[in-house]
Amino acid sequence: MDDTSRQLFEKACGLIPGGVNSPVRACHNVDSLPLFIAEAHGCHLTDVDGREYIDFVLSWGPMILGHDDADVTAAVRTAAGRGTSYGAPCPDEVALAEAVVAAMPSLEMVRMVNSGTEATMSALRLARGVTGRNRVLKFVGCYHGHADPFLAAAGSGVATFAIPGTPGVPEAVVADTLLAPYNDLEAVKECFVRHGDSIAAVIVEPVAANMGLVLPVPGFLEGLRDITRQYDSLLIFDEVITGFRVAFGGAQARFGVDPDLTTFGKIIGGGLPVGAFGGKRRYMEQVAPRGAVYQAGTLSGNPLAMAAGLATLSKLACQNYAALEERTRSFAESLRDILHEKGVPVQMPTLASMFCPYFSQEPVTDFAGAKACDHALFTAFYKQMREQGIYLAPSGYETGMVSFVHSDDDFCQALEAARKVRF
Ligand code: KE4
Repeated sequence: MDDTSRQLFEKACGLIPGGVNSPVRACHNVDSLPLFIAEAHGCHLTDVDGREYIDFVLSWGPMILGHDDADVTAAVRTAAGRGTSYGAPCPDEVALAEAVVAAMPSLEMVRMVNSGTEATMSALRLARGVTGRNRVLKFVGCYHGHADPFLAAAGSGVATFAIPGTPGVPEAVVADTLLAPYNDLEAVKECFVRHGDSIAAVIVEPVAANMGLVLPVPGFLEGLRDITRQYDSLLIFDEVITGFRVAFGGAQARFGVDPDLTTFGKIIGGGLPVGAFGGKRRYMEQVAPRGAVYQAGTLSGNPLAMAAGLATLSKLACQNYAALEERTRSFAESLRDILHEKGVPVQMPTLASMFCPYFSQEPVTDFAGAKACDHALFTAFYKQMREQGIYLAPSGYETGMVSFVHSDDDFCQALEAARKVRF
């Protein structure tokens, strides 16, 4: 790592916990120090020491059009010239709401917030408010932001009541959080047989992208839809990552499953702080001030963020997702073959513009499988790729992302770097 990043990090550590404003950026999982980024254009980052990288993190998802997209940047510049926050409705809030509702098959209404965490926190409160129930079922290894009810660790047993996943989360708060293994529909059914009449909602990443990349096995999502309907619980799709990435209509369009509520983040803000939750009108109309379930935010619907989101979705609406999926698959399979040739065990699941190198003999179908991977090999891979200018997510539990502006040359450079990795 070069000097300026190191100097900035040392100063940051005296001012900001861990020197970063979000833990995963500290690169602890890969025994590295964070790079401080000076600017980004297309799929390229330039760090404060002037080194360039090909970016496969894309700000953890938002930058599917690439950094500094001309249309998005122009929209933000224009919005900025009209003031940065009104604390009152603005036309682009209506336009972005209309665009999100039009794109997502299940949505009839949507409420803008400022992060994915706010979106999932609010969606759970709404589900609890409309059902009068308290319990929520989530899946081990799925991440829904850092609201207390979701920071739950698995207790003992297969389908379990949770225990606090971090200090500061009271046991009482996660006492209503049930946990089951991802892709384990039998465990979910067992939960519902025992607690179904008290479960407000099931929340799921329809494609799990916070334990690497775990795809739903056939019938899993459909089974969640059936059982939640059977017990009058709500099904919440957390599409903070998958929304507008696995398809323009998200996972709900790709898999043809109709959730009651959906949460969004990342892409819908085009890189500015936006989250949203939406769903069926009968539920969303119970959100204040139309209904009684309180939810609020000073900067919700911020005009610059709305302009960035609107410019992003408007452009995505005419992008070729199938072509991006094919380019991503081709790249990921070539990367897998290169690693195989080095004699290391690797699985390389891909979906749409996401890929994940698991250093494992076995396919990964849940968090236990993700944990069992060789994370030391991942660290060695990460470090050597970064030394060669390839910027991967600094954790074996994250997902690689490809944008519409990654070129054949970018892919070739990444594959050439992988060929030089030594394990
Ligand atoms: P934010 O509050 O970070 O905007 O969104 C929380 C969230 C909710 N749901 C899903 C499926 C998510 O993936 C996230 C956040 N994703 C992580 C990375 N996988 C954000 C990176 C970080 O925490 O710095």
